[in-house]
Amino acid sequence: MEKTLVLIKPDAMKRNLMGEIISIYQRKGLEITHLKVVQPSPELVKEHYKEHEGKPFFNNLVEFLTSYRVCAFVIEGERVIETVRKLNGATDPLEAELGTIRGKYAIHKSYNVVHASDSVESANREIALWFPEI
Ligand code: 3AN
Repeated sequence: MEKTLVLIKPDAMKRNLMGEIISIYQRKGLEITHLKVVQPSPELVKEHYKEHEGKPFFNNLVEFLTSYRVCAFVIEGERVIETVRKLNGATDPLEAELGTIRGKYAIHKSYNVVHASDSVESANREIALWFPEI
């Protein structure tokens, strides 16, 4: 069964959107198997986003993700990587379809409410980082 890692980022957590966003995945019929709320360390976030290291937005991204709590969870099911990314919408909320999570709740590329793994390899790597205990 395919797995994906989802993060509800600090912008959404500060706006108390956690329940609303989780319910979107649940109402779609997706199954959350592990879930936690944590304020991540810079080391964890740098490792998570290591493909973006050196890009102009990298330091801001790390600062943003470590600035407050995030909700991390694992969703398991058939083709969940693609399904969750469709529900999330495009990285830039202004380009995201209005029915998607980013289309509904975000306006800025750097503060775009959610993250989800983009491949099986990323999912395995990210789940091991955020849930070393499983
Ligand atoms: P996604 O989260 O849709 O997979 P990525 O992996 O390209 O997008 O980017 C990771 C995160 O880095 C994004 N969620 C966003 O917060 C930030 N980001 C990506 N591109 C930019 C950019 N051009 N300007 C500012 N922030 C960006």
